Amino acid sequence: MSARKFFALLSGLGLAVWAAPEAAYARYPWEFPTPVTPIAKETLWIHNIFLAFITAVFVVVLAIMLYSLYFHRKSRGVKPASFTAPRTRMQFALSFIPFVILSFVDYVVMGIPAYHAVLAMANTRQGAQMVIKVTGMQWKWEYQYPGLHINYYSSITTPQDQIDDEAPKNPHFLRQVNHPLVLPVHKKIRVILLSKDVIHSWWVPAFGVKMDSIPGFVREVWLNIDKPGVYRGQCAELCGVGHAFMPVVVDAVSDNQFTQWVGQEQAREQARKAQEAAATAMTYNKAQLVTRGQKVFTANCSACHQPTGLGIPGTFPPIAAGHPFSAAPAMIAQLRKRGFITAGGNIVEGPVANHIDIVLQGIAGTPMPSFAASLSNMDIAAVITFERNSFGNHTGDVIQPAQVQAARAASQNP
Ligand code: HEC
Ligand SMILES: [Cu+2]
Repeated sequence: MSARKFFALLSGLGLAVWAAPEAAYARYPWEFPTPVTPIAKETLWIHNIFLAFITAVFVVVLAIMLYSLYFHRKSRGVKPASFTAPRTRMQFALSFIPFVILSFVDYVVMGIPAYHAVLAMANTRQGAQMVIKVTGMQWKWEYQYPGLHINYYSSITTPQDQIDDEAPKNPHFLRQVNHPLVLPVHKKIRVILLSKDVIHSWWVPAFGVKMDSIPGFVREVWLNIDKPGVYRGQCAELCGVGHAFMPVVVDAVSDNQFTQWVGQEQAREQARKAQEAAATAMTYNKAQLVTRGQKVFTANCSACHQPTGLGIPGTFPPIAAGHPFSAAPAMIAQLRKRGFITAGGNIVEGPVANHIDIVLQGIAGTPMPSFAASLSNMDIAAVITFERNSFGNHTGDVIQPAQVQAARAASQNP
């Protein structure tokens, strides 16, 4: 085979590989999501130009290699070279020129744009028009708008039967939340990332943002979204059993719509406070509280304490009395210090005040979160009444919202 035929064959093969599986790829979106922030555009551009360069280098080097393998093979009587280092001028040039080319590509063609992008990512404050606080926790996100008095939790709404594969999955399976982060377009937004427990990662591919939220650290990124729309992502750092269930959904809207939304949220918050005050003043019977408490438990507690109330031995304590909790001594010590574990291991049959205290404050240093901010007095009263009268617990206690309100008032974390 002549050299010309050889390269023709090689190009033909390349073309075939490039064109043939078009049908196979059709099922998989293999392009990146359309970038909608300056950082996403810049990083995608860098990715593409790098890819073009390394593909070109790869193809040229591979072609030379294949050519050498085929035409300089032993059966054609070719003898291997005996030198181990360049000696002639030509040999020096052939080593040095690729070195210069690669250094240029690496430090100039790729290096300068990469350096520019890294600097641009770090420039979170200059010209920022808005600040958002994002707090990761097991297993949801909290969004706060400092100065606007808006503050809420965003958790997954994909139905459990779809997660369990017992129902057909909807198009936004595992990427849907009850309360998306609403942001205006064409504004430089500084995003501050915090964590309440373990390391999470706030990831929205279309924004080119994937930043870890690390307990004890304040980290930041910035966005300037140029197209209204709903952008979906998820937690990208393995953060426990619920890791797959903490999506990120951002609703980017026009300035007008954003102002409207802020008004709505603030009005809703006021209505909620008024309603909360009214609900706290009421007295409920046991059946009402247990029915409501069951819902609160399913939505907020069962991921850890399990729908059966039996917990996960060694990790999450049982809510059902008579099932001793076999956690690490340090965790047990926390509970004991607050007088919570009774002699027989009948945890939720202890004093009501401790039970309220634990749900309100959480247990520092353990995954048990504080629900003071996320649940109303009514919901806390309901879930505690439910816990004390379910799973085989029969304390008969009925807890009223006013008791929870009193406990809030007495604590430092109202
Ligand atoms: C992220 C996981 C998690 C969630 C969600 C959670 N807990 Fe806990 N909870 C724990 C852990 C872990 C402990 C044990 C802490 C320790 O050992 O000190 C605990 C302890 C408790 C205790 C004391 C021990 C016991 O078993 O009685 C109560 C009561 C309790 N949780 C109630 C609740 C309620 C009510 C909710 C929902 C409103 C809830 N928890 C949600 C993880 C969680
Ligand atoms: Cu997470």
